[in-house]
Amino acid sequence: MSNYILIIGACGQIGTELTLALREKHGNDHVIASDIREGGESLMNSGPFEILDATDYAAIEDIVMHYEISEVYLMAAMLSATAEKFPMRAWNLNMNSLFNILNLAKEKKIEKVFWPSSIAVFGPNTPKENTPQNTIMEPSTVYGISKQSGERWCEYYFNKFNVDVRSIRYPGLISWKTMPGGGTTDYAVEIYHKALSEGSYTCFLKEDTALPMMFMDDAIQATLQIMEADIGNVKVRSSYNLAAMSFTPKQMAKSIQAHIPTFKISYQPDFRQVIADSWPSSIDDSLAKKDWEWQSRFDLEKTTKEMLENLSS
Ligand code: AKB
Repeated sequence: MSNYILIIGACGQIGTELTLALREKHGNDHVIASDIREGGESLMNSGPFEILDATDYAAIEDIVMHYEISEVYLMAAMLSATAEKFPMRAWNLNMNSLFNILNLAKEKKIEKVFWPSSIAVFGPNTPKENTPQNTIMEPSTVYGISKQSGERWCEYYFNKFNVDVRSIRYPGLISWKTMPGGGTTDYAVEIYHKALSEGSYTCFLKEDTALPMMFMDDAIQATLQIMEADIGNVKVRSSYNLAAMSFTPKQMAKSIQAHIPTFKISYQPDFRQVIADSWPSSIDDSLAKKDWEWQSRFDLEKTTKEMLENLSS
């Protein structure tokens, strides 16, 4: 088999940075970016790009055959806040795209799959603090239900058909290179942009809503690490808990005020508060640490410094 990589959903928040990181590692021509729409310049100009609908099995198969793809990263998904508005569209995209890739792997047309899960797999009855890998999971959002179902299908395809599918439950992700879209944790990126452009931010979550978060460099590092791990070390075949930091909007505002003392925050909780209230406050990721030596590098202070420095330069 060749070592060509396909990223589906390459223009999104994670997809963009993941594509650039994989191109740096494997060479630009070995990493095929694809999405339903074109993306930013750095992505479009650095290597091959294909317009691709993640729900179209035949179109994906064509690209897989054409480029002799061996590894697929399926990053296309509808996130939590948008999925509440369009439940059927979210289910269709989030589930059918996954089946397309799992079935290609089952038919031995590709060798390895990465599929992202989320802290959204947990629900209001899950223990909130230091949420364990295995615990009550009763997601109460459309997005969470699709991710929880996806996890079960990944494990099933691994057990039944030997499909090498690997997955991480991402927390909220913070990046200065790309904006998130349609998530409940998006405030943690918007706040930096507004702090710099307007000196104030109105947060759609309450001041004391603690959520698990991660700087994008850590998320990309974890993704590369789990995909490079020896097959025998990837023992969880649903999805791994992953953690770096947990904080509230109030704590985040304080960390920004350490750099911009005049920054002001106000709170106007909306429908996303209910989603956030159903998710854990912090995550126990000891299995990822044990199985493939995961270790985060960015805490809130370091993240704030990186975000403000890069967004203002
Ligand atoms: C969202 O807020 O929907 C995502 C997630 C936590 O998966 N960022």
